[in-house]
Amino acid sequence: MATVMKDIELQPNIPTSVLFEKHANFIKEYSQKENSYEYGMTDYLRMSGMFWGLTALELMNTLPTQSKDEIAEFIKNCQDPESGGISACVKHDPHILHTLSAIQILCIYDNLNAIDVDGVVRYIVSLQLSDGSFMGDKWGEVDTRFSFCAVATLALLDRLNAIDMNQAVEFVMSCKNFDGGYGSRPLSESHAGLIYCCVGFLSITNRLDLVDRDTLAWWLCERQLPSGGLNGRPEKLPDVCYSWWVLSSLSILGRLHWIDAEALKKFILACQDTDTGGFADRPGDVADPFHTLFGIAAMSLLGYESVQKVNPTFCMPQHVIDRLQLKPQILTD
Ligand code: GRG
Repeated sequence: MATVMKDIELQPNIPTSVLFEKHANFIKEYSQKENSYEYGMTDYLRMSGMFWGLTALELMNTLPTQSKDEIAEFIKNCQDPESGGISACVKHDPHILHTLSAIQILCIYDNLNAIDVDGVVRYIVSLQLSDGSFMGDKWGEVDTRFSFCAVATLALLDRLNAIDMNQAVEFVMSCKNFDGGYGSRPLSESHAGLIYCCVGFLSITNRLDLVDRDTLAWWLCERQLPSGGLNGRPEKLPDVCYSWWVLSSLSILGRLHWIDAEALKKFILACQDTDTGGFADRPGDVADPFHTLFGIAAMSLLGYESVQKVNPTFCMPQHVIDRLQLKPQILTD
């Protein structure tokens, strides 16, 4: 039976450039809506939300509305003194994802001294299980996203030797599939978001020799649809965030040139909201900071002028990764 490819049709009047000023205002206004219903309902995402917004601003060479000290104070108040982990928001439970986001933000502003770094390392170590995998928090969910969060956090703190690395690599490799991709756990379907996590993990741990390079790059290229946009797995609609998860992975694999860059740029530009600023998942949908970061970061990987260079492994400005003297592995021919 023939399958119908799901896709969208791009409308005419697509912006021909990145609307920097509108996006910067969109992000800044979002961070000032503290009393709105929408803001209150997204408390559980706050720390990662701050990472998306602040990184987007930095990539656009724009200063945030909050000072470096105000940002550090918020993060400090989110660190649990007992476990050492960092939560999304004050009085929430710590989680490995928000711990990574907090460390990424502090690294961008060169302010790691503001928190208990040893506490963070203790927290990450406490989440590793005997099969090498990582839990997201004390409640026990296991996923390759958390393997990425663990090594990315420790690499940024220069403490990679704190965990059992051989076991950690073994777990990630047990999530590899016949198509060269990776899923969230062993035997789970390949998914571009999880592929970024696993390829990023192997880039940080210097084990890209384990990747099925061309099979995986081919699968990633197959994510591009006639609209130019990318989906996360077969039979799904394109979404601007996959411009990041797919392109960053291809970039680490040294296969960025396998994608139709011009078609993708057009799709990304079409996802901009020309009224409010910000990027939406697809043209015409409501914009948000998550899709705004990944739209801008993908444009950076595509070499778009006036966006700062982004590091494909850490999704952070390259100048920060250089300052920290980190050299995540990248494959080149
Ligand atoms: C530092 C950039 C950065 C990230 C931290 C958390 C994390 C590491 C990465 C998240 C990767 C990701 C997007 C995973 C995908 C999760 C998932 C299974 C989404 C559901 O996707 P589908 O295919 O739905 O069900 P859509 O609508 O996307 O097609």
